[in-house]
Amino acid sequence: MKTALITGATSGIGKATASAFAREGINLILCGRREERLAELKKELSKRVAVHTLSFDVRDKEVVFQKINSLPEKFQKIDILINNAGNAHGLNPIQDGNIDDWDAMLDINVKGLLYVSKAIFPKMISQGTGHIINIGSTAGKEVYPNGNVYCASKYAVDALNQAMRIDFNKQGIRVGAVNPGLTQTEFSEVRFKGDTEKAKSVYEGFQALRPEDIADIIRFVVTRPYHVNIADLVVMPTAQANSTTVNKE
Ligand code: NDP
Ligand code: 8X3
Repeated sequence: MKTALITGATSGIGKATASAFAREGINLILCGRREERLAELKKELSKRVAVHTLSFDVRDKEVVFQKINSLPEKFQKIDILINNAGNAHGLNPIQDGNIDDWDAMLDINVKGLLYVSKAIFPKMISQGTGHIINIGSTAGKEVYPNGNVYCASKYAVDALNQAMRIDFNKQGIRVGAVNPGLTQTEFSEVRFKGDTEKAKSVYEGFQALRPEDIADIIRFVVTRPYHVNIADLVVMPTAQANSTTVNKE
């Protein structure tokens, strides 16, 4: 049986991926800051697979290494890493950008992804196998108005995805990215700092992707035969053509 570590498992895409993996019989290490949510998810998914939870902020590099390096014996072999934790903070012209928001996006979406990955690399290298899925975004393929630093953070994920694939080429470790378009999760609530009305309006007038749609694709990616590596996937709702073209009623 395989084991997957999923960051950002308490909500949205990460949570749906945890459920999809449990249905696939993949054991789980679920990460996020909200412990109550992790506990609830563990209770639910333990009916199907072995589940361990790790609560940490991906920005705190010492804690990231300490938690991942002290996993119980049964969870020490990690076959799949889903680098999913991340969010947008704010949506403003760059000249009006909030520096704390910039720090949050770069520290979580880029540096946090690197810390978690770096903690897991030695395990995969010594195993001689592993599969890393980086959750990028359409925002990492095309900059949109006011997206500036969020887009930059996701362009960085795109670069790191390519870099990991090159640098692990001789190690037998698969690396690929899934880049979603508009997906209805808590993403916009976080971006708009709890303004639920504004968040809801992002997904009004068209059928956005559901987190389960992306989870199903991630499940497909990780269940391909070993010689097949899905390197980079862009997935949008049918109503979306690019970051600025959305067919709304
Ligand atoms: P959600 O807000 O629903 O989920 C974000 C997850 O990230 C939560 O589980 C949250 O857990 C975790 N997280 C956030 N900050 C931290 C932190 N500092 N330390 C640890 N965990 C953290 O959003 P989504 O599910 O939509 O987002 C998941 C990924 O998908 C992100 O990388 C996002 O950029 C990407 N994405 C989303 C799209 C969308 O339209 N929704 C489209 C394209 C990409 P907790 O708060 O418990 O720590
Ligand atoms: C999330 C997609 O377009 O809301 O990465 O930035 S978007």
